[in-house]
Amino acid sequence: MEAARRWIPGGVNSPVRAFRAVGGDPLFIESAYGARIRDVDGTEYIDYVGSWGPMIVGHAHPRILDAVVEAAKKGTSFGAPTEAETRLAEMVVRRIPGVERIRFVNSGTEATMSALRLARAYTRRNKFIKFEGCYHGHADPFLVQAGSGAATLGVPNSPGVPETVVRDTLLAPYNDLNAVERLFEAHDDIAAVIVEPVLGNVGLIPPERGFLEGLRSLTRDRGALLILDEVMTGFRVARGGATERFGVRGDLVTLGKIIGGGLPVGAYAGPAAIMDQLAPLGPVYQAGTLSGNPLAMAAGIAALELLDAPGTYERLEALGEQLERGMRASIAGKPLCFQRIGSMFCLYFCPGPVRNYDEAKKADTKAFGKFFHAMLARGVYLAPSQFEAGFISLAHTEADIDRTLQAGKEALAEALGSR
Ligand code: KE4
Repeated sequence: MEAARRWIPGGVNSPVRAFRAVGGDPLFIESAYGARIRDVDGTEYIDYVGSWGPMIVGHAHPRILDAVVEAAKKGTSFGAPTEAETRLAEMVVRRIPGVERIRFVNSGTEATMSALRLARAYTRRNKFIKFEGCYHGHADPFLVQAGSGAATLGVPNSPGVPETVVRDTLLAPYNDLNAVERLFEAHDDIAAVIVEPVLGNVGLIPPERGFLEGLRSLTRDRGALLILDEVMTGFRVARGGATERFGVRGDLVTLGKIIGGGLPVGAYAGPAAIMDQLAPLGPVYQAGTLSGNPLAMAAGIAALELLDAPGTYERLEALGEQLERGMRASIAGKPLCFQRIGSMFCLYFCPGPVRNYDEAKKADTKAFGKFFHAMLARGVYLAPSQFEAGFISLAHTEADIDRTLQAGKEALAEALGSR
């Protein structure tokens, strides 16, 4: 850790990894395989971080490794079109209802910042609505009441973001359609509403019945675009992501994580009428040296092919159900709540239901920290923050879940004491 801190701020390349919210030093990971992660001391853990979502088929899947090695043998980057980009583009577009075109970038942050620029250009408006606690990456306009690492570190509004940039960022509580309606009454220059269709950056908050549908009709009525940020939910909560699971189509969809199979990929997608405004066809500029990188495309193609196996999402649902059943039994009568959508989950150290950021902030993060370390001591690696979701992969087994539940019972007793 000392050496890392000497060269890298906080010793990490992304703040949430630093264990600041739970105390102690982060694990340095040596390798990972399937549902297991191994630290540099050789200790193995059942992994529920899964690199924050991408590792849905498990770590170091042979099919993905083979695809990356084969691609690497032909060169690692050309800065020119390749057939692999076309292949992955077709695979992704065919999976998401309402999408006709896609542009690959290198991270979810690039995807959302580009989608916002495109929405502003298309509507010729500047304001946009985001929801408190939603995290759409670290581009300036989104760093207002952001979730994930920002919420974890208690600096939702980051220094360095000029007032002029965020004056067009409008905020509403998640699951609060009336607040969105009031913003549309007050402003006639709203370009877009961007939303995590499942809020996975302050733990795990499902959309309430009618919330996404309401955003869809409000934006349609007011000539604004609905941007579904599926960086986390894409190909996670259904084969066609939240778009398929909840039956609500965004005008633009942002993607990341799973579509790179663990390599750096982001993307934004939508109808040709909007996407063809992008250079070189249209005037809206966006570019990237490593966009569509051949290795990342190969990994993404292999990952999506693996997810096409029959029964994939039923399996993820069954494992999630097993974890939920056991956790609910363990927390019965305690001031905690367990929330889940598919293979994404969160154990909140506060009574539920947790419907928005304000309610999530009531969680006892100290008790969560104790629970986190008690689980780590029992070989279970959870996200090192109350404000993150956990992820189950296809590599997890029923035995892993049972072992996690047993550890959970003991860790709860430790974290809650006699409570
Ligand atoms: P990246 O720039 O980190 O690839 O993606 C940003 C992003 C955009 N939209 C959503 C819904 C996201 O969840 C994310 C990134 N998620 C966090 C985990 N909660 C990344 C973890 C980290 O910051 O290290």
